Amino acid sequence: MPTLQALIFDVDGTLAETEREGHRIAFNRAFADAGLDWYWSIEQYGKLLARSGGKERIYFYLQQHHQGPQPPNPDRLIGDLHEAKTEHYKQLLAAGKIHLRPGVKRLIQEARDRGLRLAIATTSALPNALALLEKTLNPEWFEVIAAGDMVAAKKPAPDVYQYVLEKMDLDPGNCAAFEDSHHGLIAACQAGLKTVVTVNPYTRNQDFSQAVLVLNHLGEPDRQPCTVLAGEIGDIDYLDLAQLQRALNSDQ
Ligand code: XBP
Ligand code: MG
Repeated sequence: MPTLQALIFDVDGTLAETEREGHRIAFNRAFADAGLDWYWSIEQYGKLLARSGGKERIYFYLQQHHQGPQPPNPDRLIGDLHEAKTEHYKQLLAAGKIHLRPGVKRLIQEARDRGLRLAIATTSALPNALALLEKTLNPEWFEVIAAGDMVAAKKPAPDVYQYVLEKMDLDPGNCAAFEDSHHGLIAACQAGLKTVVTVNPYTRNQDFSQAVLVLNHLGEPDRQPCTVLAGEIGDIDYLDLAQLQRALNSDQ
C-alpha cells in the first residue's frame, strides 16, 4: 500500500461510546418532554441500532417495535423529537458525561504530528458531532466533517465516505477508516477504504471479517493494553501509525 495520507473516523462508538449513555438517554428525555410513554431500554436500543440515523431510528421504532396507536403526523413528530433529542445530547456532552475511548486522542495526535490529514464520516447530526469534537478534541483538526443529512443515504451506504474522499481529493487506497459497527465497516469498505474496527458492547458479536484489524480499543501504552481480536499489530499492545501502516500493507 502507498504511504498513508489520511485517517477518517466514525464518531459514535468509535471516538467515544456515545450510544448507551448518550444518544439513548437523550432520545428518552425527548420522549418524556413530549409527553410520550416511550422508553428505550439498553437492550432495546441495541436492536434499534440496526437503523442508522436518529430520525430513521425513530421511524424504525414506530414501524417495527412500537405497540400502540401510530401518531397522526409522524414526520412532524419525528422532526420535533429529533430536535429536542439533539439539545439533550449536547447537554450530556457539556456535562462531561461522555469520554473518548482509549488511544483515540493519542493516535490522532500522532497523525497530526506526522502531518496526516484527518476527517470525520458520521451518520450523526452535525451539531452532535461538533459538540463531541469541541468537548474532547478540536473540530479544526479535521479537514472535512461529513455528518447526518449531508449525504443522501446513511451507513451502510458508502455515501458519507465517498463525500469525504471527494472533498479531500483522496484516493481511498491512501487512507484508513476507523469504525465500530458492521454497517459502518460496510460503508467504508464499499468506498474502497481499508478499515480498523474497535468493537464495543453493542457491536462485539457483529461480522467484521472485512476489517484489516479488529481490536477491543486502540490501547494506551503502559496503561491500557488493547486486545487484538483479528489481524496483527506485532508485539506492542496499542495501535500506532507504524503498526497501522504494517497492517494495511499486509492486507494487500
Ligand atoms: C451513528 C448513528 C446515529 C446516532 C444518533 O452511527 O447511528 O444515529 O445514534 O445520531 P455511526 P443522530 O456511528 O455508524 O455513524 O440522532 O444525531 O442522527
Ligand atoms: Mg459508529
